[in-house]
Amino acid sequence: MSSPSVPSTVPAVGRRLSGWWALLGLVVGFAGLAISYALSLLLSTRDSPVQAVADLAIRLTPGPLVEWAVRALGFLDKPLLIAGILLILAVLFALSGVLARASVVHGLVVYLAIAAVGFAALSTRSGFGYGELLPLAGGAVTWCVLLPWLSRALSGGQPLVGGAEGPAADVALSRRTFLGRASLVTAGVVVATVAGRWVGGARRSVEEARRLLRLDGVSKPAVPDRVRIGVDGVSPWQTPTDDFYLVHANYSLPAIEPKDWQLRIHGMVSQERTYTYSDLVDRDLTESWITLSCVSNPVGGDLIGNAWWSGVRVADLLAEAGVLPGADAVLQTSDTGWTCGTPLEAMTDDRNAMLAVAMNGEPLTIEHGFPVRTVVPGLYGYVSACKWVVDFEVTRFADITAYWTERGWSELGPVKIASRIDVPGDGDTVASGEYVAAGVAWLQHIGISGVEVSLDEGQWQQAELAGLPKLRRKSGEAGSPGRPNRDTWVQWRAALRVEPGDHELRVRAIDVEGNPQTGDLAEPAPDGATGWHTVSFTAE
Ligand SMILES: Nc1nc2c(c(=O)[nH]1)N[C@H]1C(S)=C(S)[C@@H](COP(=O)(O)O)O[C@H]1N2
Ligand SMILES: [Mo]
Repeated sequence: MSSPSVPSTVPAVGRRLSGWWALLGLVVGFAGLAISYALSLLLSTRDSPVQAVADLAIRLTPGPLVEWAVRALGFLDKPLLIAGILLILAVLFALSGVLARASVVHGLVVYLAIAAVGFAALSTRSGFGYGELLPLAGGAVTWCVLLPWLSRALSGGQPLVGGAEGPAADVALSRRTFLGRASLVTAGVVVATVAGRWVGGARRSVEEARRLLRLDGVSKPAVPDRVRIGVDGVSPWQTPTDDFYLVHANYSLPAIEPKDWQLRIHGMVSQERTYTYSDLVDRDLTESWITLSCVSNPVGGDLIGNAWWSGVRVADLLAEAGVLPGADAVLQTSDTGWTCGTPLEAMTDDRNAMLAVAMNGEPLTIEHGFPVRTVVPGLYGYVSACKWVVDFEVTRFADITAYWTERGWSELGPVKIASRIDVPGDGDTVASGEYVAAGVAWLQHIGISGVEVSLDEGQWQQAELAGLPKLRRKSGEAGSPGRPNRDTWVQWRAALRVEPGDHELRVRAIDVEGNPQTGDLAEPAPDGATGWHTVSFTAE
């Protein structure tokens, strides 16, 4: 497979041949880049690997140098940086092609070293998810496949140089084979790039449609003062949309323009209904603070967020369709094909189960379900919070399965009572003496009545709770009058005396009947984790 090295007696031929091998390296290299670029567009990852490397370069460049560049060029333009990176890559690709002439393995080493830089760039970014590695992996696989394949063509399984007639004819033949294969690769690359851009373009037009939306019924309230406990380091009561956790069982995000969106309500109803996006937003919108959490959240984990949601009450739409007796579930289906089964009761009782069109006063982001997703207070997301929702089938639990129940998770997913210590962080060092710990606690739609902490397995001590938002209630809207809105998490704080040394702090919430949260440890599967969050810290 590999060819003998060039005899020094034929330097001219050797140089000419090197040109062919450099070309081979370039074709292989750019094919891999194009595949990774197309994949990143198809999968809607944040950036292609090359863009991530540009980010890394910016991060690694000392601040003063960046400032200098900005001043000298008038801008620090990413396209310019990317052009520079592509140039360096081109040189490396050509080099690896030349190396591949002696041995394909030598060439591959260079490609894999480049992939390693891409990996470093991607994996060190904040908010990194493994899905972002797929484009890089696609590019690396492309290199690993194409380099041997094209090398075999160019070396033709024959010695590459020689004055004799035979080998020279072979060289011509192998070049033809090589050019044939290289053209094929180039054509494939063009197709992949066009497909990627086409999908990427669909996403861009959805972003544009989203940006132009004006939703009259959507408000953007300030965070009420009373809900803040006033300790630095505690998670913000309102989670900014960009920091709101993301969970979805698909890598590529659907691109749905509002004008193309529809929700079909069918099944056990007296009249099948279809709603368009404008049907929804032209109605009176309901709005409330709702904390959404994930069943996969481990004890002390951060798969939970609190936002201001605006949407249409599901109960109203189901009433219009007329639910038939005997139904107990709504099978929700997303545009991605993901499904969840939600208790009909939670969709129709006085809680604000809604088809949300906005989050924190802005149209939903694509990641969080644009244009429409469901939010049901009190239930874990996996049984209720369908993003990109397009279909409601009113049905019976006995007749359905859904995405996660098919994978062993429970059919019903009411949120479990839980609490978390945000301050101190695990492993923190704090000043000894008076110390104020703080965190959050939740049991959506039921509420908690207290939080307690215990230092070094000592007596449980009551923490102080922040207030809850006041309910603004229109007639006929959620909740019985006078009852506080318990659909959100609650911040707490506890003043402690800490002696110098190592400590352990644990927390538990108390439910509305006065029962403390259990200390029994349970894994998230199949219906939510239990146990007390415990952090270790040192006082000095
Ligand atoms: N279409 C779709 N909707 C989905 C999911 C999904 O995988 N696909 N995951 C669910 C889960 S498990 C949770 S916890 C919430 C998370 O919503 P978020 O990503 O907006 O925080 O969405 C739910 N809705
Ligand atoms: Mo979840």
